[in-house]
Amino acid sequence: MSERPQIFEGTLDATGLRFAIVVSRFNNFITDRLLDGAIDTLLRSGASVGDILVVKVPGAFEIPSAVTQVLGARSVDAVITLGCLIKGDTIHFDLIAQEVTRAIGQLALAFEVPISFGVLTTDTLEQAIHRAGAKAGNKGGEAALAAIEQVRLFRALAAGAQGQGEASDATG
Ligand code: INI
Repeated sequence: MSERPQIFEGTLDATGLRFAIVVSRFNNFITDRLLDGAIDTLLRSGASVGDILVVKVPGAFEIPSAVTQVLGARSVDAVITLGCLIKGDTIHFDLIAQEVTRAIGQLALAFEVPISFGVLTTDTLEQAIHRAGAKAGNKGGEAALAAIEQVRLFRALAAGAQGQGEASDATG
């Protein structure tokens, strides 16, 4: 018997998809690199530059409220959040990091539009540099890939639920 389970997995094809990138300016020498990584990944995956909206906010704390505004005002297929929190000597970092992570997670559950998480939370500047295109890849690009895949997965699941039978979203 060669029966197999039905497998749903999104493709990495961004053709025709519209994205919003909400990026904070605090530690902008890092977040600019995350933004470059995200845009580069979207374009390499088939997105058009005219379908990418970039929204800049002062700090990571402002990201969740801006995501809510964007989703209320614009028609986008996915939102990519980018920011950089670097641990200091105070508990400010911990409070903001926890709140931002929790709030973005809640938004991802509340909205049907995929929201990916590219907010760095690091102990040191060096770690942030490594995650913004040096030794540990570019987390902005990774967040862009996750957003694309989730859009395609959600579409495949919706098509499957309607009995259209395809387990992957090849049609857009
Ligand atoms: N915002 C960041 O994005 N990263 C940080 O490391 C940071 N630290 O450490 O303070 C930070 N603070 C600003 C915060 O996000 C808000 O913009 C500010 O509190 C105004 O609401």
